[in-house]
Amino acid sequence: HSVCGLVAHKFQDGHQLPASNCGSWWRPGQGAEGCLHAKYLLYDVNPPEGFNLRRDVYIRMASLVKTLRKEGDDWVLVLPPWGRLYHWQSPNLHQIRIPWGEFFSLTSLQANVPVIEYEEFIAENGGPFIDHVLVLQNYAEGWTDGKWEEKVDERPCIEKLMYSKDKHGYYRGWFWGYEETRARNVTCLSAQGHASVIAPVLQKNITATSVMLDRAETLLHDHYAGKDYWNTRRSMVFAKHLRLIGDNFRSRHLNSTDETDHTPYSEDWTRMKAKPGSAKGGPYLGVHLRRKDFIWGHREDVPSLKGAVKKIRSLMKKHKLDKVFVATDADDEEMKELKKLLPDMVRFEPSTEDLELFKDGGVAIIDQWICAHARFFIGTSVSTFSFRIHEEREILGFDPKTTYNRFCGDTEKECEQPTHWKIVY
Ligand SMILES: Nc1nc2c(ncn2[C@@H]2O[C@H](COP(=O)(O)OP(=O)(O)O)[C@@H](O)[C@H]2O)c(=O)[nH]1
Ligand SMILES: [Mg+2]
Repeated sequence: HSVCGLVAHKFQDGHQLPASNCGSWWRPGQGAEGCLHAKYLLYDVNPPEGFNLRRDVYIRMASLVKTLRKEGDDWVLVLPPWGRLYHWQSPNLHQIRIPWGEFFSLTSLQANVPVIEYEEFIAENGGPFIDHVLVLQNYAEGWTDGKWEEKVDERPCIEKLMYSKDKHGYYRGWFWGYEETRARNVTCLSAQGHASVIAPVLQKNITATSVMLDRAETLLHDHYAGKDYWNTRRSMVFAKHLRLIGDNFRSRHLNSTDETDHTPYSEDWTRMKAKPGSAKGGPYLGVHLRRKDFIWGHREDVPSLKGAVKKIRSLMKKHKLDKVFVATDADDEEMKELKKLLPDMVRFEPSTEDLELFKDGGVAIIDQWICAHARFFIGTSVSTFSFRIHEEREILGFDPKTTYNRFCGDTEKECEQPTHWKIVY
């Protein structure tokens, strides 16, 4: 093991980890040795999953690390670099090995649970080696006797392994696009239950220093929408430069500022505790209109563009709003149609240079940030992109009536509206 933090890290949100930094969990008096963590938890998610489900899996892993640390070992969560996401299709953009600091405020994440970027792990670890990869899977036999129980067992791998041995006996795999990364051991683990169900396995059966959970989405939330869930969710503060771009856009195009909208924000999430209903929001309707793969199957809970625009117009009238901000992943053809149907809509359209800077993930965050500040919001059924906007508005203190709304399919009969998950402090 080498000493950590030899490299100073500068993140786009302006904050910097000094060369000697060991994070907020570093204990004074330990000298350089104190920089080393005893145990590293790495993870990855099923490749087809999108950005916003991955944000949800982070919450589950943060919860697991908290459980692991309760037993005394100094576990740290290694943030899986972003990249190769199916939806990030902007041409000519190099969108892999993106550190979390480009999208989120690292200091904010660290105020919740110890986290480090993958490249810091390599530095601390003395190389791109992971001791043990546990590929999570369900049970081949399903639920026995149709009864749900929490359990975890080492089992033969059910699916074909996404790792293969090189000529030196190391396992090679995707590893977020870090080709040099190797694993010393790969085994499969059948797991059924909440994230912390595997804590005993990691504490007792595995002696490795670095453990990676692949297919981490297999594990469920320890306590969905509980206090710990919300603490982690609140700590996922967007990177400052993205919030600034969103705020500038709000003020320039939507007549919206934190002062007039009663949406004061503190970078220090531990001090954010907006009174429910205190946020007024900017004088515009916020819309998240999910298209692409959501319409391909002609899902009955997703409207036609005509249907969506009809609903948008009626909401603008009802809430006396003359501006509408639209976030959407519609393709070119649909976008043309949408512009015809709703010529006065406001959209965030980054220049080529801005897109290069923020990447598709940053633009998605800016869209979410602007929707989160609208007087009234309507999203798309079962879209995690919309769900994350709900949460952001819950943190800002919006009345739930202005948040938990979704479009209905053109012929949908019972159009159940999204659940209100009340914030817990
Ligand atoms: N910029 C932007 N991107 C979007 C929007 N809607 C969807 N996307 C992209 O498509 C992806 C959707 O995948 P995901 O995050 O898994 O959300 P879900 O599939 O809607 O549950 C996002 O991560 C974005 O990359 C939008 O309104 N604006
Ligand atoms: Mg998705």
